[in-house]
Amino acid sequence: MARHLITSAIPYINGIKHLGNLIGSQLPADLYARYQRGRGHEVMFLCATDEHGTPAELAAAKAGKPVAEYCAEMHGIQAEIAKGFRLSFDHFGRSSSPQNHALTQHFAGRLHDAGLIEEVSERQVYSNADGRFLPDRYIEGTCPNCGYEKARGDQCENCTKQLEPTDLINPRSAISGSTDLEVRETKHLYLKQSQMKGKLDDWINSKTDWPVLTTSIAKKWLHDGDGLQDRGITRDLDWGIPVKNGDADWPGMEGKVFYVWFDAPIEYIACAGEWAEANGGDWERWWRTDKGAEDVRYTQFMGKDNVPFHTLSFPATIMGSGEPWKLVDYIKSFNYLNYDGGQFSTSQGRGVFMDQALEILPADYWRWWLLSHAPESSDSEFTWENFQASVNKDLADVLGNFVSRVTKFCRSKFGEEVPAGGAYTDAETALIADLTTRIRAYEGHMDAMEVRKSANELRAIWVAGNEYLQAAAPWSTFKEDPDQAATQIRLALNLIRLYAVLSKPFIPDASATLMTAMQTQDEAWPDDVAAALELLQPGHAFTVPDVTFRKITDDERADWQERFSGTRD
Ligand code: B3M
Ligand code: ZN
Repeated sequence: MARHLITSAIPYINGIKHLGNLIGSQLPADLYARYQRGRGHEVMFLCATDEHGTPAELAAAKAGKPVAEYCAEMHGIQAEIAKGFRLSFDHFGRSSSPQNHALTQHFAGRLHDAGLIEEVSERQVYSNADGRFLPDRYIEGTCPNCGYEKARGDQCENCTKQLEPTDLINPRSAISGSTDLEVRETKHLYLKQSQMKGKLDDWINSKTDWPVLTTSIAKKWLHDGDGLQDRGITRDLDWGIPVKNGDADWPGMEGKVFYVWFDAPIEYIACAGEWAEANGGDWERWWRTDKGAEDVRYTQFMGKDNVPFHTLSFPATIMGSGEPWKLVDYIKSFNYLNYDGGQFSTSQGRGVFMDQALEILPADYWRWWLLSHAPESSDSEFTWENFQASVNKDLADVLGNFVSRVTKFCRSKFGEEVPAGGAYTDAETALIADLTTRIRAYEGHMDAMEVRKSANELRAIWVAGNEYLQAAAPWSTFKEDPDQAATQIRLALNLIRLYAVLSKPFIPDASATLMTAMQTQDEAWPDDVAAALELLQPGHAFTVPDVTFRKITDDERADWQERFSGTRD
């Protein structure tokens, strides 16, 4: 049994995420976690809300609530929606937890002791109209690297370059739009990432099996232009983790907090501490290589815009600490999902948001479409036509129809139990051989986190069953040879349980419905497909499930298209 530590990028607290966010990290991470559990491995799957920084402050102000109260409320809402999508986190933590405060301050202290922190007196943008220092992402302007006009002061969304606000051309306040900005003197801590360039470079170069999307972004920021820059890790804000050196005050840093991108990845570790507090258990055996984590395989999931922070900044924090923390083994990154001819946008409320999606259809419909169209090799696009077509075909016509035909036919001819029948003919033997090849391929794709290829293979596995049933035609066979029809149906009923097991990572609710209908809790993975198809023995009782998947009508599609064509609020 292997041990898998799996983290999804932690979503910002300010508001409900859209489907593009979901498929960019949390959903594929859940797919992988469920798959590894299904294979019998030990899994620790962690996610949290990213609660610091100006977005949280501003959203709270807009809601007219104290930040702490706003974050607690929004955390509850996001946790509820995550449950609705059946995201199977072992813990859904909060970056504002006491554990993260302590650990972030601890890391800063260690980095300071290692000579990797520099105190820099810097000039920072102050907005007279807003009466405050403007954090990086609340200054907008033109990207010096690519010319994109809505680049933010921390990063250009268009070319992913990490920026300093003073790099921007024609800067303005994103809060008020004011260009009445001035630069004031203030002291901040910098992490001397540049000193770790060699180490990071060697580390990235050793990751020859990583997706090109991940390594190309990392290498770009290691080598392009001036290479790896030192990063400011503190901010002049009220809300956040107070700057301390371990437990001790940090002279000159009073009233300042750590930068949200410094403490957010540390929450991956702190979250395990929160898990231990909530459930009991030893979190260090997942995170400390001196305490049992040397045999853990750690995989991170994220959108491409998060890659620089995970390939450079966070590893610099871990390596720089000089302590035996677990470094990530594999980073699976994603391109963007677009929405109906444009982009999903949180700020503009464009697209379908997670709460809205669940209001119109159950989680499995979304999970299937999103995962089978995951933006892996390039950006992909959500359209209502495509959504309707995929759901109706894959889920209703192929999988749902198979289940319904088999169970109803059996009930009417043999009753609600697995019929005995006799020996397999060539058709059954051929099906088992075909399924064996396909299931091994499915495992290969799932192990490699090739999400689309996995979905394609799973679909092919469903189709194989349907084609077998169509060719075997037990409803005709029954007239001349009821015993042979019984053999066919015995196999087909077992196939339903097999589908439930294989499909659970994609469509967990349907999987549960099928298991209940087959009246079994045996989720054993089909290492031996022939044996797996004999698991439900003659005489084993089952029930006919309600419709597993219904079709989306043209009217519904048109309604939703219309309803989600504008912007939210
Ligand atoms: N909250 C950005 C995002 O949600 C950020 C990720 C943090 S991962 C440590 O895309
Ligand atoms: Zn740019």
